[in-house]
Amino acid sequence: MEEEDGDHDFLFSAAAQSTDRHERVIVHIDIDCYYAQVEMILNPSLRGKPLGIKQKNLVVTCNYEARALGVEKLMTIKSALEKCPSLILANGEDLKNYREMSEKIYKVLQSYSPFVEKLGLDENFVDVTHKIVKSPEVQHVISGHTFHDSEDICTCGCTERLAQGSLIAQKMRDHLRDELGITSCGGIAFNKLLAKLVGTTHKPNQQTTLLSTSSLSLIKSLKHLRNIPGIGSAINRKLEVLGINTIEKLQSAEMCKLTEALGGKTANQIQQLSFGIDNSHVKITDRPKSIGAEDGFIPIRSEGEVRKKLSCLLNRVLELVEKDGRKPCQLKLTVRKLHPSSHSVRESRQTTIEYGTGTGSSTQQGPGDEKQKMKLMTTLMNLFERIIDCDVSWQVTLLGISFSGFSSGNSESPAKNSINKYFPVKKSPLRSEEPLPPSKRCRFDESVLQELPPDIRQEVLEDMQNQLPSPDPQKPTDSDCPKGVDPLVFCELPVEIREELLAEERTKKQTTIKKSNNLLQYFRKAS
Ligand code: TTP
Ligand code: MG
Repeated sequence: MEEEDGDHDFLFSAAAQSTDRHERVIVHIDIDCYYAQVEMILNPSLRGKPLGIKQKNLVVTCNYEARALGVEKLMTIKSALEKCPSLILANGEDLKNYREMSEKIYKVLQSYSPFVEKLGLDENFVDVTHKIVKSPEVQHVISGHTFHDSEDICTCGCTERLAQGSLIAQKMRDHLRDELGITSCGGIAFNKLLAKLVGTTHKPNQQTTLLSTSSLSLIKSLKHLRNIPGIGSAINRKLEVLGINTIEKLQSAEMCKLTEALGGKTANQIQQLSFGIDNSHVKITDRPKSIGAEDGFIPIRSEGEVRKKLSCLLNRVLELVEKDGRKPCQLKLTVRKLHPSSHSVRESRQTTIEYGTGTGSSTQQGPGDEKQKMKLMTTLMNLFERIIDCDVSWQVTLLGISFSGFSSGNSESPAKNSINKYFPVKKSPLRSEEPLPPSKRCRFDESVLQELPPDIRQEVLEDMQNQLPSPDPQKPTDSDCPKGVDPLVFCELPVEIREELLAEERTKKQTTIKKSNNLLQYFRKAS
């Protein structure tokens, strides 16, 4: 068996070299005991003491002092307290502070590379390939640990590239610590999978670089298939049915059997992962398409209670929308109804809104903001009545509010009485005289893109295109957009408003409109 495994390694390390070249340098950053660190930053008196973060009856994470005393992530509170009676528990059900810190971390990382992909709240992949100096005068020394248990050294130049990557990773982590007071682990490798895996080999507050010739031994050091990111419980169950429960068995599994159980794409993907092959790109994380929150509770039966819950929820969501800075034009309400047979059904309704009728931030106390909130509450209650027939008895166990249809708003104060304040147009610094088609628009410094080798540039552009929603046949192109209106804003408008604008445009061509408050003028770019 030993010998067979050895042959196997040889075959597939050759395969790995040819299919997953080592040209890229990917850094994976994972924040140490994330929720616990945020709590300790907010309340420094917790530092040095065992701290657990609870959600319902679980300790979702704990600091390293608690880990040293036997507490583990996802333990029940009961077991955690049995292990460590001095454990301090902080409530981690409100994610607000964790989200805020996550945004700050993302911004710091973006100052090193535009190619940053967020994974959950505390992990990010950063592609720093374009930062690597080709043929440096001096060879760099790897910063932090090196994962290398092979006698072979790859000659393609990846060791030097990874060494440079490790120095960039060190700078990023120092920056996070100095600016935000947060510590993290770093993994540096030539693909995303391996960067994530190698980063966990030295924890906390350390970093590790994987040399390409050791990628198979890193994969083989994993104890369970579930440790491979991408193999979740559903896939794992199907593999177990096939008798595949180790990395080696997955590597040697017959493709036709895997395909039968999982479909061709997944089968191929996970077998590649089992060899450490991952050709996926770092996908630039876009801003969310919707911002919302949901709240589940024991059944409520009166409109008064619904109003109270919605009001709290709305305050929370408005705060997030204000922080985001863009202006939504859709509001959706989700309700979970409890049926007499005691099964639940979720239903949603949405409507177009005019957001921003207030005088400023909704989080500020001002008459305008209260007015806006009242209007939104009326809209929400109308949506509620479209879902629930209030004349017959009902029970509701969840309410959710979500804003979407964002326009690229900014905080510049728009002209008084102009509808531009509802959909302000931000002049993108990336705009050239000849705008790129929407699918190719970049949200980062184009000069970085220009610096990339042509083939990588093309791949990145294609990847960005793939991240965009598939073209909506109803969505207009730039050329459909009425003259003088920002195409970005126009594309995001609901169909009815677009049609109204286009109708006005047509009418305008036929006759001079003297009316000053027509809809079209609101969307004209401020000159
Ligand atoms: P992790 O990165 O898995 O854990 P961590 O950052 O707390 O600890 P480590 O030092 O090992 O990286 O998860 C990030 C946060 O996500 C964690 O702080 C709490 C939260 N979380 C959940 O809400 N549910 C879960 O099941 C897990 C594992 C984490
Ligand atoms: Mg973490």
